[in-house]
Formats: sequence, C-alpha cells, structure tokens
Amino acid sequence: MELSRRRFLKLTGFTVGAAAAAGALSPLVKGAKKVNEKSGKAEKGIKKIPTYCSMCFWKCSAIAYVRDGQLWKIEGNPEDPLSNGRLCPRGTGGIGAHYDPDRLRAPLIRKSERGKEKWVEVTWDEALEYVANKMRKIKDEHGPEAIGFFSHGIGGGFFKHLLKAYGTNNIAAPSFDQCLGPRDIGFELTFGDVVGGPERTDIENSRCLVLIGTHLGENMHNTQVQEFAKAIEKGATIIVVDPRLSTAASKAKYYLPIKPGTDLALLLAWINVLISENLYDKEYINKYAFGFEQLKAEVQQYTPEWAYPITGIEPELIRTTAMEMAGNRPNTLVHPGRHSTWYGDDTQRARALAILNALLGSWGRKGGLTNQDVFDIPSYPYPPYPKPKKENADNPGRKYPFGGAEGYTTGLRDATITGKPYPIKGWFVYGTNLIYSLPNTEETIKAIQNLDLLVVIDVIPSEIAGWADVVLPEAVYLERYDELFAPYFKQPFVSLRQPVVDPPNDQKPGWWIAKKLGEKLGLQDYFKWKDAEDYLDTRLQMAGLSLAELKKKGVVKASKIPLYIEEGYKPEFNTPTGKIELYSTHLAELGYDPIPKFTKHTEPPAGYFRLLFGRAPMHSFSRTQTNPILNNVMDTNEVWLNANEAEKLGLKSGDFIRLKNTDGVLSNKVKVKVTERIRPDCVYLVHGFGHDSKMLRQTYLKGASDSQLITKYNIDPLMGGTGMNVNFVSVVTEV
Ligand SMILES: Nc1nc2c(c(=O)[nH]1)N[C@H]1C(S)=C(S)[C@@H](COP(=O)(O)OP(=O)(O)OC[C@H]3O[C@@H](n4cnc5c(=O)[nH]c(N)nc54)[C@H](O)[C@@H]3O)O[C@H]1N2
Ligand SMILES: Nc1nc2c(c(=O)[nH]1)N[C@H]1C(S)=C(S)[C@@H](COP(=O)(O)OP(=O)(O)OC[C@H]3O[C@@H](n4cnc5c(=O)[nH]c(N)nc54)[C@H](O)[C@@H]3O)O[C@H]1N2
Ligand code: SF4
Ligand SMILES: [Mo]
Repeated sequence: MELSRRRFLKLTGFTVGAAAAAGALSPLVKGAKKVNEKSGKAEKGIKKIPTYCSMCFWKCSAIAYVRDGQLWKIEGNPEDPLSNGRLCPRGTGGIGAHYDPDRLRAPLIRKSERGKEKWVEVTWDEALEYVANKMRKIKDEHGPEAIGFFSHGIGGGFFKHLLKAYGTNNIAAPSFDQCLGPRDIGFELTFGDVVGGPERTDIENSRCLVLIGTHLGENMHNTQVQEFAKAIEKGATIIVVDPRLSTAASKAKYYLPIKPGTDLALLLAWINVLISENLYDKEYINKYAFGFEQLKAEVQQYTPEWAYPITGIEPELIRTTAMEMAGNRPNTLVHPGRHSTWYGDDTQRARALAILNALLGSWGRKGGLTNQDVFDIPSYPYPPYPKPKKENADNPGRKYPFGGAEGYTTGLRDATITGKPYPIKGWFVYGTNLIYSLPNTEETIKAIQNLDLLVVIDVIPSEIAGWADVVLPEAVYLERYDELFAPYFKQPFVSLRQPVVDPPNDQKPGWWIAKKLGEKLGLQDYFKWKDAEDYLDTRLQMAGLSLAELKKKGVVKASKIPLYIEEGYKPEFNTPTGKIELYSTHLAELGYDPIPKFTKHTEPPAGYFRLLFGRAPMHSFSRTQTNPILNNVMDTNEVWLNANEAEKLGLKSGDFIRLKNTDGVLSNKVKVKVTERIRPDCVYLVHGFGHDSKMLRQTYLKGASDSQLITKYNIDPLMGGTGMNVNFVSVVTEV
C-alpha cells in the first residue's frame, strides 16, 4: 500500500467508479424523484447544486448533480478551501446515504421492552406530541436539567438551541471526551489556543512531518490527506511513530514501531535531545516562551538510553530523528494528532507534543502550525435562554478542571446511572451512536434503563436507535438545509448545506423537527423564523451576504490573513504568563505536573494482545456500513495479527476467529489478516463494524466491533477524556 499523489488520485479514481455504480443502484433502491409541481412529471435535465458533505465532520463543500430529477453524483466544489474540488472516497460515496435501503422511513414509538427493537410507525404529530408530553412531565417532576442531550455534528445545532430554550445545561459530545479533548487542552495550556478542527497544521509546506499515530491516508480528513500527498511530492522528511505500519508509515523515511502506550517517553527523549544538544530554536524560545530552565532541568533524566527499553526505539534512531526535526526547523511539524484519548495521560502527552513544537519554533511558522481566523456570521437574534438552576450534572464540582468544554459524555452517563448530583430522566441523542462511541456498552445500557424518555434522531436504525422510546428519522444531509459552516481556518470561509433532492419517505430535516417540537413545548419565541431559509438568510444578511448568493456558490471566502510570523502574524499567547508555557503555571497552581512526567501503563497479560483500532478510507465510524456504495467496496473489517503470533496460533489470513477481552466479552466472528506490519504485542481493528442491530440488514454481524471489547477505560484526570487503548484481548480460534 502506498500513499502518494498517485495513490490519492487512484483512490479518487476508484470513487468515481463507485459513484457511477450509484446510477446502477437507483432502480434497485428507490430514491426520490423530483417532480415538477406544475406538470406532475419528473424533472428533466442536469442540475448542479452546491452543498457541503456530511459523511464526516470535515465538511468539504461539494457540488451535487441531479439528473432527470434523481441524485446522480457528487464532486468537490473547486472554490472550497477544504476540498480544493476533490472529495474523499466517503464523500463521493455520500449519495449512497440517500439510496440506503436500511434507512429509517417514518417516526417510530417503541411498543415493547427496551432493546427489543419492536416499534410502531406513527405520524410526526403523534411522535412529537408524545415527546412533548414526556418532556413536560420530566420538567414538572425534576426540573429541565433532568434532560441530557448527546449530540455530534453540525446538525445537532437546532436541537441544542431547543434544549437550551427548554432549560437544560446538560449537553455533551463525543468529539471532546472520546476524541480531541486532551489534544486541545494540552495545546491550550501551552500556547493559549487550541489546534482546532480543521486543524491549523500547515502540512503541505512542512519540510519535516512527524506523525504519531495520526494515520493519514486511512484517516481521510480531506485537506490533510491532500496536503500530505503534496509534502511527499516535495520531498519532505516523513517520520511515523505507530505500532502498526500504517499507510502513512509506508511513505516514511523513518518508521518507529513504538511499543503502544509509551509515546510520552519518546517525546520526552526528543525534548531532551533538542535541549542537551542545543538543537532548539533559541531566539524563538527567548522571545516567546516561559519556563525553559525548569523544562531543561526536568527532562535531563529522559535520555534516549532511558527511553529505549520503554519504547523499543533505539537511542541512535531517537537522536537521528531529533536532528532531522531540528535540521528542518522552523518548517517542522510534529502533528498534534486528533483522536487523542488513548491511555488516560493524554493531556500530558499533548503537552509534550506542544512543547516539542515550541522548541522547534513551529507555532506561527511556515510548515508548522499556522494562524487561523473565522468568517464572522452573527448568531440569530434569539431571546436569552433561561438560566439553569443546577450545576452541570456531568462534571460536578468541576472534578475534572479542564473538562466539559463540549460537555462530558461519560460524566452525563454516570449521573444517569447514579442519580447524582441529581437524577437525569431523559436523553435526546442526535447523530451519535452512543453504543459505539462511548466505552463500556454495559454502562450505557444501565444508564438508559434509568430513563423515562430516550429520543434518538438518526437516519438509519443504529444500535442506539434500537434502545430508543421514540425514533425520529431525519432527512440525510443531501435532503436538507443545515447550520452554516464557518470554521477557524487559514482561509476563512462560510459554506451552505442545502437540499439537493427530497427525502424518499417521511423523513424530515432537523430544523423542522426542532421547530415543531419547540412550538409544542410553548417555546415559539425561540423559533420565530418561518423556515430554514428565513433563518439562514437573516444570519447571512447580518454578515453582508445573502442566501441567494450562497445557494448559487456554496462557499464564500473572506479576505486572506497573515499565516506566519514572517508574513506579519503577531502571535498572542492567551496563557497566564502571556507566553508559550513550557512550564504550565495553570497546572502548577492546581497541583498537577507543570511539566509532563512519564507514566507507565499496564501491559498485556501472557496470551493477550493490546486492542488497537483506527479508520479505513472508505468508512466513517459506525455510520457508513449500510451505505450501499461504501458497503460494496468494504463490507467487513479484519483483525490485523502479527505473522509470528499467527504461526504460533496456527492461523493464516482468511481464517475466522473471535476476540475475547479480559472481562470475558466475546466478539463476532471475524477474519484474520496475518501481517508483518504490526507488532507482536497488539492487534488492530477498523472501528465501526460488527453491528448487532438487526435492522441494519446489509451489515448485521459482519466483522467485529472494537467498541464491544472496550470495557475498560482510563480517565484523564485533567479533562475527563476516556483513554480507550487499554483493553487486552486473546484470540479464540474455535468459532
Ligand atoms: N471504540 C471506539 N470508540 C470511538 C472511536 C473509535 O475509534 N473506537 N472514535 C471516537 C471518535 S474519534 C469519535 S469523533 C466518535 C464518533 O462518534 P459518533 O459521532 O457517535 O460516530 P458514529 O458511530 O458514526 O455514530 C453516528 C450516528 O449518527 C447517525 N447519523 C449519521 N448521519 C446523520 C444525520 O445526518 N442526522 C442524524 N440525526 N444522524 C446521523 C449515524 O447513523 C450514527 O448512528 O467516536 C469515538 N469513539
Ligand atoms: N476514513 C475515515 N477518516 C477519518 C474518520 C473516519 O471515521 N473515517 N474519522 C475522523 C476523526 S473524527 C478522527 S478523530 C480521526 C482519527 O484518526 P487519527 O487521529 O489519525 O488516529 P487515531 O484514531 O488516534 O489512531 C489510530 C492510529 O494510531 C495507532 N496507534 C494505536 N496506539 C498507538 C500508540 O500507543 N502509539 C502510537 N504512536 N500510535 C498508536 C494505530 O495503529 C492507528 O494507526 O480520523 C478522522 N478521519
Ligand atoms: S473528508 Fe471526505 S467524508 Fe469528510 S467531509 Fe470531506 S469529502 Fe466528506
Ligand atoms: Mo474524532
């Protein structure tokens, strides 16, 4: 497997083929045919409609093609600074979301025990009346804070608004505690600002790029993968640290097959080398940083010789790679990563990553971490939300001092189980399959059993929908308006999601559902806009734009900003000292390690492997396995197992096995992929497979689910994130 410009183009080529296949699919799986209102006949000809993708959270702008009233294909919008006119395989296959035969079609109310997957179809009015009544009852008996909202993705915005207007403060997203929370807190403590998403990484101009776990090429965040291909083409030195020879590692000059869980030792050793061998950016550190002397004293102990037995990386290789980084500075980028909830000491690992970037002078430099800005679109002039009377239930007493920037998912789950600090009686769940995204499914189910109301808004009958009392079927992204997308980025812009085709059945857009429910709850003052067009146009007009313009262009860019110090960017570090904090005064004040210290993690017992997991280019989490186009190119995952270990177990590629964790949880049957490309102490699965919702007919019981096997997790004491790489599995050969 190679990742290069060629490979990327190959992947793109492959998806064009896949998109063409959608044409062949359409007679089989019925999509909506746009009918001309006057003639009552299907519309003829080709229409190009700009919108933005929702197959993952990168939100590339795209142009959708409708042919004779039917969704035909989707391509990148050339004006979009994220996609540069090219979508990733999932983006191109996104039309399959419209054609998915397993979609939810109408609102459902559960008619049996929870988890038994028996519902009746009801009208929207009945479903929303039922939900509103339950919500009123919960509010009367326990107060509005007794409803928790789990939300992921931009579409959740209208429901967040609804639930804030209802009066709850208990809102949480897995994108923080199960994803990038530790990274952003680690960088914020150091630089006074987050890495953000889309990340401020200037990969394309990097002369030396260090990827620690970040598996670009399998992780298909579009802009980053395109920039990675450019960096490779320009001859950048690539250093990859991963226990598994990832696609990115196959392009690396230096591949460091690290023992899992020991990255902090490697990072501290690199810091030690940069300082002890005078390789760091002295001028930059003198000008911008605080705490250099303390750092120097603290890391003296962390020599490459010290790190070698811990990490398995030879001292010479640690020194050589540190010199490569220093030799290319300030155009060196030690990628901050994204999914960083690994071992529970993740904020401190992120601090070490941030410190390393600081020593290389990367913040504000070409090929490092750039300046970002945002296209400022004022919010809709809503009345103020009622003030919640109770503290947030998810992080009582601020147990995790840096927790809860986006709410605390497992904290909210704990509160639902224990009833402390107060009972949580209802959950709204939008766009997140909690059975897959939170560790320890048993705890999630225990919490659900304590609820008086579980409402799930989804597009397919996901595992979490299987536990719901009421399932509300949303129109997929190609069938609806949504919030405007205006992120912090090196080229600020705003983009629009607009409907390309009608929903095929009785699915409704999120904005419509939220407004209708709001009106039933007497919250009409919070929904004064007539419809999504009215809402969006009001906001755009306040920014000097219009909906008509966005509908035509899809994306509008703001003026350019200076990206690097050399271009006039004047970095401001919003830390207590106003400097880059190598020594964190904030952490010191709270009694935590102001400079990261190495922490040792438990190792697999004899006969067990550490369970690692990641992404495949053609799927997103647990949401795309029933998409007919993406299912067609990858319909299951496999367990990566080291060749020597496979031989000991008498296994060859293609044999079926099960994985069993130390708590006795047994996975589905799954094929082995025997490979030299993984260390002997771990196995690897692509996340998102092994579905056990029977209604997901195309993917039911195909492959194994890492989520099922993640019964243990280490909580990060600083921000509450759940480190999930701490589970061990054995291989069961009799299936
Ligand atoms: N075991 C394990 N857990 C993980 C991870 C892992 O790798 N392994 N990764 C972590 C990371 S990095 C993240 S970011 C999170 C992701 O966590 P989630 O966001 O929960 O990801 P999914 O599992 O894809 O669940 C998304 C749900 O939203 C539904 N959905 C899709 N599109 C729409 C839509 O347009 N409208 C509505 N209403 N619903 C929609 C899907 O059908 C699905 O049920 O998971 C985290 N948890
Ligand atoms: N195709 C596709 N792309 C995606 C997504 C998707 O669902 N599908 N999801 C997106 C999202 S929200 C996120 S957060 C990102 C996640 O993607 P990333 O942030 O890039 O990666 P992770 O999931 O943290 O890590 C997976 C990699 O880390 C390696 N690894 C495991 N343990 C260790 C360790 O102890 N040390 C080191 N050095 N490496 C280790 C694994 O072998 C694997 O290669 O992907 C994004 N891109
Ligand atoms: S990275 Fe791919 S799936 Fe994600 S928004 Fe962009 S095109 Fe869509
Ligand atoms: Mo993520």
